[in-house]
Formats: sequence, C-alpha cells, structure tokens
Amino acid sequence: MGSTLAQKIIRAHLLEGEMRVGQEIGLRIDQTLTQDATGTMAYLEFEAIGIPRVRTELSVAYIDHNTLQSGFENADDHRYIQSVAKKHGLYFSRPGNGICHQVHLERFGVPGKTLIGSDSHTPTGGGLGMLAFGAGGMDVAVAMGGGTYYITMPKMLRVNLTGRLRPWVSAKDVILEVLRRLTVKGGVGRIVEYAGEGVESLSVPERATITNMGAELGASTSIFPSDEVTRAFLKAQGREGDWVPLSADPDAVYDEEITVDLSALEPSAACPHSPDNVKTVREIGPIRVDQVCIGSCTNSSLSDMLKVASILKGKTVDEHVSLSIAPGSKQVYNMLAACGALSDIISAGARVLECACGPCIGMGQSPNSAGVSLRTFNRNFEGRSGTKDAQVYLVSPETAAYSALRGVLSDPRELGEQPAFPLPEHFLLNDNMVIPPAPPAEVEQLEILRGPNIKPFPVSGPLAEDISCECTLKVGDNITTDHIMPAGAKILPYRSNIPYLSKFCFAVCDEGFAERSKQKGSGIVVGGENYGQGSSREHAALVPLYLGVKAVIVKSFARIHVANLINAGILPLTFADPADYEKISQGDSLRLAGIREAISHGSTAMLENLANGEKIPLNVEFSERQRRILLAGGLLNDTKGA
Ligand code: MIC
Ligand code: SF4
Repeated sequence: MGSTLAQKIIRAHLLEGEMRVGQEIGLRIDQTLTQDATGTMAYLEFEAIGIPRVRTELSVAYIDHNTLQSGFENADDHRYIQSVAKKHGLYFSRPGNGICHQVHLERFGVPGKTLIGSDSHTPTGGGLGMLAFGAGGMDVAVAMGGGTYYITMPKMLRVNLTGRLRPWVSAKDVILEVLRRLTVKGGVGRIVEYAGEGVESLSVPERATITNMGAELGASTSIFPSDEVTRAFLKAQGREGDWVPLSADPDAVYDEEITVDLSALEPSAACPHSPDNVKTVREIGPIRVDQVCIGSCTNSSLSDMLKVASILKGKTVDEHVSLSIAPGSKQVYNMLAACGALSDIISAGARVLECACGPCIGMGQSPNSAGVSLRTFNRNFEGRSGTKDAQVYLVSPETAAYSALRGVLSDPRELGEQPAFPLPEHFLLNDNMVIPPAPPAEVEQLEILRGPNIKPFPVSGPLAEDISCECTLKVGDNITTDHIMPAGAKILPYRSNIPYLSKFCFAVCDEGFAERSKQKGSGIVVGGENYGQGSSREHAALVPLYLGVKAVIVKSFARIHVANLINAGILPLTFADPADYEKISQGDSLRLAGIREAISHGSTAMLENLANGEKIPLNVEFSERQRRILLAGGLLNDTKGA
C-alpha cells in the first residue's frame, strides 16, 4: 500500500508512536518560526527551559504583528526578541521585512521539512511541500530546544483538483469553496492534501493561499506536492538547491476525498462572521462597501499585488471607500516599486501600509460603525477588525480591488480579458533585514534586553485530588480564541503582561467574566463544539489559568487550543454525551471528585452538578504524556520535574 505525501514526511520525522489515526505521535522538527505577538511569551518559556542555543536546523523570529507602536511596549518586546535571537541562535527578521509566513515561503521554506510556528497560519509552508503546523508558544519553545513535537495522527483527506481557474477567479475562491463544503470544523483531525491535474496550474503563492486558509478548516495542516512549479519558484528565489521532488504514491490510500473542479468556480466571499459562510459574489449582490483591505499572509504575494495594481491602474478608489494595501514582504514591496506598479496603487488613492499583519489583527484600519469591509484576509470573526458591529467579508484580491473602484461588491469577471501575471524569473533578493545569530564564541557577553512590560507568566500547581467550583461562564459552539483572548491594537502590546491582558478575557462574550473570576478565585468554563478554533495564541490558555480556570468542559475542542490548555495545566474535558451540555447553567456549583485519580488512570470522570443533582460523565482519554503533564500542572512543571 502506497503512502500519501504527508505520511511520507511524517515517517521520515517520526520519533515516537505509531502512524495510526487517533494515536499520539512525536515528530522531529527541522524548522521553527515565531512572530512577535506570540514570540515574547515563547522566548520567555524557552529561557525558562534553560537550553542555551536552538537545536533545530533553522529557527526564525519575525516581527510583523505588533508594529503599531503607540507606547513603549511593542518596541521593547521587539528589542527583547532581537536580543534573544542573537544570543540563542536564531535568525531575526526585522520589523519592515514582512509577514512571517510570506517571508518564510520566499526565503526559508524547504520541501519535505517539518516546520512549527507559534502562529496558526504556519501551514502556509504547505504550499512549498513542507509539513508545517501551527502550535502554541510552549510547543515551539520545546521544539527550539530540540524536543519532540506531539500531534494526534490525523486522517488523510485528499482534495482532487480538476480543470483550471477561469480568468479573474483566484486561489482564494478555491479555498473558500473548500470551506463552504467542509465548514470550519471539516478539517479537524485531518491533513488536507491537494492533488490531481489541477495542481500544476497553480503557482506556489497560489498554493500557499490555499494551505494558509486550511487553518480555517480546523485542519492539522494542508500540503501540496513539490513539483516543477515548486522548483521554478525556488529557483527564482535563488534557492533551487533546496528543491526536492515530492508527491504521494500513485496507490496512496486516503481516508476521504473530495473533488473541486477549478473551472467551475466563481468569485466568492465568506460572509460575516465566519470563514465558512461562503456565497458567490453574484449571490450576495452589489452591497455597498465602506472599506477594502488588501494584504495579510493569505493574499499579499507579488502576483496578488500585481493583479491589484493592474485593476487600479489609471482609476480612482470610489469616494465612499477607504482602500488599504499592505504588501506581504519587503521583497514584494521592493519589486512593486521597481516595476512601477506601486505608483499605480498610490495614484488610485490606496492607503499603502507597511508590510505587516496590520488590519488583519486589528492593528489599525478598524472600519466605521456597522461598516462593510471587504478583506483579502482569512478570518472575519466578530469584533476581530476592532469594530464590533462591522460586517467583514473575505474575498480575493481581484474582487477586493475591483469592488474598491465600484463602491459595491463586484464580480471581477466584468473586467473582461485578464492579463497574464507570470511569476518573475528572478525575485529581487536582498536579505539585509534578516540578522543572523551571533557565533557561539560571542554569545557570553550578549545581554537580553527586557522591558518593564514583561511580567512573569502564570504557572499552575500539581493537579488537585478534587475540584469544586462554579461554572463561571457558559458559551456556545465555535468559540474562537479571539473570543477567549481578543487581540487588536489596544490589547496586543500586553501579550507579555498576563495580569493586564486578563481584564479583556472573554470580553466579547461577557464583559463581567474577568472580574467575576477574580472574585471567585477559581472556575470552570463550559462550551459547545469546536471550542478554541482560530489562532494558536497560548494566551487563550494562560490568561484563563491566571484567572483561576481549572477546567474547560466542552462538546469538542480545536487542535492547537487543546494542546495549549494541557501545556498550561488546565483540564480540557469533553462531555461523554454532548446532550449533557444542557445540564449545566452558568453559576451552577460543580464538583469533580477524584479527578486526579481519573486523570492518572481513567477514561471517564464524573462531574456532579450540585445545583440540580445531575451526574455528568466526562471523557478523560489522554495519552500517557498528556496525563503526566496534567498531573504535574503543565508542561513547564513536567519538563522541570523530568
Ligand atoms: C491571528 O491571525 O489570529 C494571529 C494573530 O496571527 C494568531 C497568533 C496570535 O494570536 O498572536 C494566530 O493565528 O495564531
Ligand atoms: Fe498576521 Fe493575519 Fe496572518 Fe495572523 S492571519 S499571521 S494576523 S496576517
């Protein structure tokens, strides 16, 4: 029996476990990346582990999220990360060099290698044939120290691509179609592998748009083969030597398969407030648009920007629309300037931003009240833009640019014939914004620069024999990490200051949560399906830990979040019968008697609801490693105890 591409890479990196679906496996990690919003915490944790120099083949620290410096905090954190990188053996990508995933694809990604990053969109690297996972900062810290990365062996889902994209239909429309069909839960527990005759018609940046938004499917990761298209991209990046051909065996067996006919797709949009709420632009109709934002790690490649520039050329943005554009990297920005396309963008009236995440994470450009914003990004969760009642639609760069000119949501196919946008034979190469690590002989005297915003992070104690506390919050399905620990320009500067951050925990759902939790001193959160979907931020576990959350009891969890809860020492429990969700109300007194014993050996634990006398069975099926971490009160305690 042949292997899928992902299975081949897993096999080549397998350190522990067997490749059986649902079993925990341990992988050797070749490369890591961090960004600044999760990086400060990841490096504090790396320092706490105490390994002097990274043991990966390559580790890169990017600065791309917290670039709005309206106080000392972000700049201090950047200096901290820069000083850690130099001392501990990492490359440092300076602010202004671009968004981590775009730069990593251009300059560092290697087919067949494993990569983990403290950002959920790390699977962007799958566009190059890497096996790339988003992970919590603690898992990245461990991998930097040469430690094993653990995942649950996923099922293999093949997306068979047939046909070719029609003019003005884009890679974004491909992944929106996959999201429409599979939903934000459809990828959970799966690796999505793209294959079929349609693959060769997609460039590496287009493939990367698709694997990037596999994060929105909840997939463990997504991957494309490494073929001649990959080779041409790497060659144009001056890195042909990094190329290896990779694909699934012809007789590979997949657990599931869907077919997407590229030629049948049309321009689409994910409607508020979920990336899977997808309709075609025609179906939605010409709704009025207040804002258009082009960029983000999903759609900020050179070809995306050249398409946008060609649509804007010689025109003016509609008078009711604010158009912002953030190229994905310095390479993209430079090349736009060199070929004159930047001038077309500026002349049309776009507000050109630095190459960073920017509006995607609410770092500026929040829309007007109840404003309609078209964005080429990957997430349109409620409130993420910084304006709670904004209506955010996710679209392709082509749809975004054309709609910006027309002032209403518009189908770019109306533009008629599409010019060709071939990838250049040579990208402009200049890595002067990447600072290499110091040679080992020089690190002794290097100082780590810590700003006053860095506060100690919470660490749990060993798991108690019994837990008795109130249900301090009950929420519904598809709760995102943006609900649990919101981001945005006002809050992000405090990612290394958990006490301050805690004031905003769950504020989108319930403004009283933080205060109530502090008063009670401990609590249990109850939720529905796919709890913790979205970002990799471990702050969505560390902040609840700080606020005394002992356990989260839900119908199902998202992959990265459950790993973060375990690492933090919060019990992630699921209802044996999802219908029991109804048997708990916010404010009920709950008891988990003998929980330590159950976590040590058991497969179920009993929750008693003292408010109504109900006895509710919960699943406590964990791997041996996870049980050990939970008993120790988190990964750091476990690592130190080992
Ligand atoms: C996001 O897109 O939500 C982020 C900001 O990039 C996060 C990481 C973070 O919260 O810092 C992610 O996707 O993991
Ligand atoms: Fe940055 Fe947005 Fe990509 Fe997250 S999704 S890494 S905030 S551009």
